[in-house]
Amino acid sequence: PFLIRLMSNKTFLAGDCTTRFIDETPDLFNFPIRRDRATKLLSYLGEIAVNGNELVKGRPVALRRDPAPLPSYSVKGNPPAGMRQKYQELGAAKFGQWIREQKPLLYTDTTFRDAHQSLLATRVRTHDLVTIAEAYSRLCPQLFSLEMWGGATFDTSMRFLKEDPWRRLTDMREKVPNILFQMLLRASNAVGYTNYPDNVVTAFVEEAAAAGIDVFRVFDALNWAPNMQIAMEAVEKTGAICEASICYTGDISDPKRDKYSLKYYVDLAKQLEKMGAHILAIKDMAGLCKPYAAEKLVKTLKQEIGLPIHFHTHDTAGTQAASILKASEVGLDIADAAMAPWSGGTSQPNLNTMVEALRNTDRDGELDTDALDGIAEYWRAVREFYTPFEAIVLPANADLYRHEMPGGQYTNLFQQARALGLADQWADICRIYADVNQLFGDIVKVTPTSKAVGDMALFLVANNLTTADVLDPQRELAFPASVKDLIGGRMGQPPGGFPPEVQSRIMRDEPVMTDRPGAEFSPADFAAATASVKKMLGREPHRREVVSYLLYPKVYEDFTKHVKKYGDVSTLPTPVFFYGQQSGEEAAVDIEVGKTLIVKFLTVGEPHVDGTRVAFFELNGQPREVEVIDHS
Ligand code: 3PY
Ligand code: ZN
Repeated sequence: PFLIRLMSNKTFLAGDCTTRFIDETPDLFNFPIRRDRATKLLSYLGEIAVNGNELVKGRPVALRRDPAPLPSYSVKGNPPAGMRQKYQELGAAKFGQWIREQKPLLYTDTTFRDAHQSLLATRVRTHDLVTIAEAYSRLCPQLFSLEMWGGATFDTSMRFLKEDPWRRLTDMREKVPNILFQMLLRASNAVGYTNYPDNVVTAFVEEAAAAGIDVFRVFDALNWAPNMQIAMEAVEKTGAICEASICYTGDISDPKRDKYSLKYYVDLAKQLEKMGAHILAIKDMAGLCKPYAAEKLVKTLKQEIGLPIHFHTHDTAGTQAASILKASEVGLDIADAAMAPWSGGTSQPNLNTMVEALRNTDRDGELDTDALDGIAEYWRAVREFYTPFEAIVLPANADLYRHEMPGGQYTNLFQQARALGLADQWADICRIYADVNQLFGDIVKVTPTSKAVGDMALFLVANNLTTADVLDPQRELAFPASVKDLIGGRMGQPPGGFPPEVQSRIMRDEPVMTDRPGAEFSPADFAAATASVKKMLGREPHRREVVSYLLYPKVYEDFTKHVKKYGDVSTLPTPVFFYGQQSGEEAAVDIEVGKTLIVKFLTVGEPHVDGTRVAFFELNGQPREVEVIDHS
C-alpha cells in the first residue's frame, strides 16, 4: 500500500523529490501509525455496530446527531489578555490581593465540571468540552475561571468515557491561554474516594499544575484543616493559586444548630489563611447557605480575614441566586455559576441571567451577555447528546435543610434508589440519610463522606432497618465498605471524633485510625508503579500515567486495555461514540491537529458459524472491513 500511495502522489510523480518532500508529505511516511489508529477506531465502531454500547444500553435514547452550533468569533490575533495573564504577571499571592480590589463581581463558569457532575453523572466528553473552548477565550475573557477538571471527572473519564483525563486538560489548555483553569481537589483524597499516601497527593498536584491547572480549590470532606496541609503545600510550591475551602453545612442562622456556627467557620477560615491560602472558598455543596446566612457569612469573613472570597453553591433549593446576590452586596469577590442550559436544580445558578441581573449596578462587569448566550446555545444542543444520563430529579423540598445532601449526590442517590426499586421510598431515604448523619455525629457531608452516609442510608432502607438497629448489640450487620472507611478514620477525623458507641458497633475489633491517614500510610512505591505501567503500555510511561495508576489501579489498567484495542476514542463525535453510525453516515474524526479521517459506515454482514460478523466501512473513500464477535 505504501508503494501505491507513493506512486499516486503528485509531487513524487512530478519528480520533485527534494529532501523537503518528506517534511511536506508526512502523511505518506507515518502511515503505519495512522493506519493502526484508524484500524483501532474502526474496530471500536464495528464493535458498537454489532454489540451496541453498554454505557447507554437500556437508557433513553439521544436523538440528536448534528454537531452543536458554535457561536461566531474571530480567530485573528491572540485572544484578549485575561485573568491568567494578570496572575502570571503578579504571582499567586499578589493576584489574590488584586482580586480584592476589583469592583465587578467575578464569575467562575462550572459548566465543564460541576454542572454536568451534578446533573448528568459527569458524563460529558472531552470532544464536547474542547470544541467550545476557543470560543470562551475569544468571547468571554473577562471570566475569572473555568472550573473544568477534578472532582469526579478524573475517574469517570477513564472508567466510562474511556478517555485520558490529562489529555482533556492539555487539549483545553491549548485552546484557552487567557482564562484561569480551576480544579476541585479533595485534599488527601486527591480525586478519589479515600485518603492516599502523601507522595501520591503531592505528585498529583505537581502534574496537574504542569498540565495546566492554575487554581486548585482544595477541601477536606470533614473540614479537618490538618488533612489539607499536604495538598495546600504542594499547590503553593508549584506557584499555582491555592483556593482553600470551608465546606458549609448546618445553618448559621439557626441558634439551635451550634456545631457549625459563624464562629466555627471564621476560625476555620483563619486557620486556612495562616496555612497560605490565596483565596477562600465557601463550598456550599448542598446549597444550604440561605440568602441572609450568605450575607452574614461573607460580611463577617471579609472583616475577619484578608483573602478574597469565592462562593460556590448548588441551586437544589431554587433560592441560591438570592444567596449570591446578598453576598455580592457585602463584597463577595467571585461567584460560581453555570451556563443557562446546564444551570439550576442540583447544578449551579444561571450565569447568563445572573450577569444580566447585576447589569447597571455597582457590581456590573464587562461580560457580554450576547457572547455568553451564544455559548449557552452550544451547550443547549450538547445537552441533547446526553439524554441517556438525564435524571429527572425535582428541586428539593424544604427537607433539604434536614438531610443536607450535596447537589451531585442528590441526583446520583436517587438513581441508585431507583435501580434498587426504592424510588417511591425516596422521602424515607432522605429522612434516614438525615438520621445517619446524626448517628455519625452530625458531620460535613461531601465526597467522600457523603457517599458513606448515602450508602448507609440505602443499606438501612433496603434492609428495612433504622439507625436504632445499628446500635442493637443483638444484630450482626455487614456494613458497606465506605461506612467502615469513614467510621474507621480512613477519611480523617471530624471535630471531636466519631461517637465511640457507633464506632465500636461498626468497626468491632477492626483497627481504627485516629491520626492523619497520610501520616500512617507508607509512601507509594513509584518505581514499582512505573514498572507496572511500563508493562501495560509497552513503553516508558509519563509520570502522569503512573499517577493515574496509583490513584485508580484497576480503572487505569482497564482503560489502557481499551486504548490498546480501540485507540483514542475521545476523538469520536459524541453520538458516534455512544451509538455508532447509521448506515451510509459519514463521520469526520480529527485524530490529531490537521489529520482527519472520514469514516463511512456501510453495513454489518450476516453472522458466521463461529459467531463473528463483518462490519463494512469506507475509510477516506477506501473499503475497509472489521471482524467482530457478536455477543447476542
Ligand atoms: C466532588 O468532590 O466531586 C464535589 O463536587 C464535592 O462537592
Ligand atoms: Zn459543587
